[in-house]
Amino acid sequence: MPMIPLKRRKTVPSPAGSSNAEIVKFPHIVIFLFEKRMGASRRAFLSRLSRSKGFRVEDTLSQAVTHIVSENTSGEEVQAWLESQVTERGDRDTVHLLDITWFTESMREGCPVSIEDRHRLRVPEPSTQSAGNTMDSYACRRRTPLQHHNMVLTDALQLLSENAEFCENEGRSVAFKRASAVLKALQGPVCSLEDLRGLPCLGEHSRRVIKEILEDGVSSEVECTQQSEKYQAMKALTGIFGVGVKTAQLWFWEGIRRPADLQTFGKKLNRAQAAGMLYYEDLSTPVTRAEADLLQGIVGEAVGAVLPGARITLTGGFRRGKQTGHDVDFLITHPEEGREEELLPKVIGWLETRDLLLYQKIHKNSYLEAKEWPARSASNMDRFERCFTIFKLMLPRVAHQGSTQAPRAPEAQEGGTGESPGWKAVRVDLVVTPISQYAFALLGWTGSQLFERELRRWAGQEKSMSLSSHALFDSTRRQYLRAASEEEIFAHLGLEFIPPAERNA
Ligand code: 8GT
Ligand code: MN
Repeated sequence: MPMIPLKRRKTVPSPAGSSNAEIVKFPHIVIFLFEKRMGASRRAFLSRLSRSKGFRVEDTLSQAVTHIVSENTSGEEVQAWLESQVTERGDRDTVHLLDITWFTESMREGCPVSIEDRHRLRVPEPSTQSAGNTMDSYACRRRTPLQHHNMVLTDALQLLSENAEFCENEGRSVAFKRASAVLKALQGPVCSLEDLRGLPCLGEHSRRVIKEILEDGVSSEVECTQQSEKYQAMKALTGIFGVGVKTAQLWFWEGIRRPADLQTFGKKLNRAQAAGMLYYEDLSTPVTRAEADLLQGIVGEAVGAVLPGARITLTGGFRRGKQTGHDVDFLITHPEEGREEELLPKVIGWLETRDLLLYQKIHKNSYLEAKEWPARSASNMDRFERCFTIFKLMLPRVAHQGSTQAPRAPEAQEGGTGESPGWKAVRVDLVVTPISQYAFALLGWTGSQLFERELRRWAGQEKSMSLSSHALFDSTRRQYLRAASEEEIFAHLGLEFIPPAERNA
């Protein structure tokens, strides 16, 4: 189907020579060679050389670029050119401007060498710099509490981020998330544009939105977006369990605007989506901490019954101290390596026998690993198992009556039989990890999503390491680094430990 949106077609430029036929060994690093003064033929030669060594080199300055390398060019010149190129990027702080020495040393080593000051191009301090604000541009080097002072601004930026996601513009979506995370980490409310001086990750676009809100109380762009047919439809459609942005977009183009339209249009749904429709109301009601605790009791009992000694841990947003969530995430492990194998089907069986599951699907974990891991990925990787479930959570009568937000009558979901009032459908993710990977899984699954992203960016760009929810690989020493706790992983990464409650970026 010729349905690829224009924007995406543009981002597949691939002129001859940029093919990624070679294996990318260092996926976190994306090099762009600055052609001016280097010359086209030398640039082409260096591109081929580095690709043959497993580096990723882009021919155009895409959103993915992390390292800009130049030869015989001043930092000022590269900076000026960069500014003329990337007004929308909003994350200039996240690109390294480097001299050719970093490149040649990396080629010699066969892996990206750590960036030292002598490798960096000297760039003039931006005029907006102020002594008052010092904030690290990596969210994983900051403390971000749940409660902060700029909710109105961050809600606005997050809405724009979400909308960019709906348009499959990941770069822009991340830029807005980074901007929002910076405001979350501030000690007090932003009252004027002056307060933003010197802060990283605030692009022109984010500053414009903030300015508008400070002056008028609202941003017209945010209001427009929120009211737009596309945003509202995408929000409602992606709100269905089992429906991602791609599917929702296809449906939108076909004229579908809300979940109820699916039946009118005679859409065939897969099993997950069908369950998503059946329990739509419940699943779009936030899960409370009390419900998460109830589920912890149930999952704990199931796990203990099928494998004594196995442990479960509540992760995700609840571990960061959130009082509500869209789902509940549990990690399951056993202190003896290998005992966790085959555990998941048994746990699911135990739960199903007791009629506690409305939906379940077991997956081999494939989260980003396939794409992000170096080619030499270890074979123990695919032992990671995961199950998406929808629990039928029986609500205790007291909690039920006392709650201000009573669960919707289940008749609506069960074809009007009304036989079993007082339960709620809740999304639960069960993840089984061998104990040797437990610390990585815990760190990875605790989030927030941006915090994780920034950890991986830090690992890749600053340490030449590759971090996932399974392991940490040191590209320079060509070895996996072990860790038995989150603290040890932060230490390997040369980062100060940030406790879960302060990872709410
Ligand atoms: P919530 O309150 O809306 O549930 O928010 P959350 O708990 O922070 O987010 P989540 O979507 O439930 O995911 C929890 C964390 O797990 C995220 O930070 C995400 O980066 C991380 N994560 C992994 N692996 C996977 C995966 O395979 N899928 C998803 N969705 N998240 C994963 O480490
Ligand atoms: Mn969650």
